[in-house]
Amino acid sequence: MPRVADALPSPFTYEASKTALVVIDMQRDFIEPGGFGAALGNDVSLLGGIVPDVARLLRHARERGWFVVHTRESHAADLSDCPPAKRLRGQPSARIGDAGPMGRILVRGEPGNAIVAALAPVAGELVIDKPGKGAFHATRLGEELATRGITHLVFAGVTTEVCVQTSMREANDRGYDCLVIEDATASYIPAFKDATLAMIRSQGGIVGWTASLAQLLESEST
Ligand code: C5J
Repeated sequence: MPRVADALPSPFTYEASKTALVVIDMQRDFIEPGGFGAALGNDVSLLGGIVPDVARLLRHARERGWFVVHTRESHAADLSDCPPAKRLRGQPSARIGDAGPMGRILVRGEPGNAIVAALAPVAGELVIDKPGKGAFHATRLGEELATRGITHLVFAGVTTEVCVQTSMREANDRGYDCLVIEDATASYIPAFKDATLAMIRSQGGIVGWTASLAQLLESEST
């Protein structure tokens, strides 16, 4: 049965059997005090603050039988999937692959690369390790969604202006209808989050739709 969420710039219509929740990069290193993000001087409480809402959204998706995808920004231990142009940018003292406070920075299998415990994937959910900012670049996500007949993607996670927005733009170009849940995404720089949400829904929804978690839940309350 189609559902209609009150969203911007217009109502968002979707069906559970064709909808996936995509939770972007809710990794310990970005979110927890004492991780890589905090070591760079970021206020990680801005990101940690959305964990309860993402958990509520995850619970909802699981109850409704949506396909659930989690991503992690991560690289192979030998960094063979990390272009020098990516590695050499940023803080010289904390580059991808260097030892960080929770293990090697953005390297698969390191403690800081894990998804926070409150949002841990469960059996049957897809975990995508992505070497880029976008969830489709150099991953099997597109094939996994196509196999399941998914046409609509609901996005959550961090950071709004980097990996969430990049993934949503990639999805939009591939023909998915995309909705980002405003209170289930965050940035270390709140003005960037606000600007990204405004960009996404501008010009008639040039990249997709935005809605609050309450608006999404309301669309399924009957
Ligand atoms: C993400 C980043 N996940 N900001 N990464 O947004 O580098």
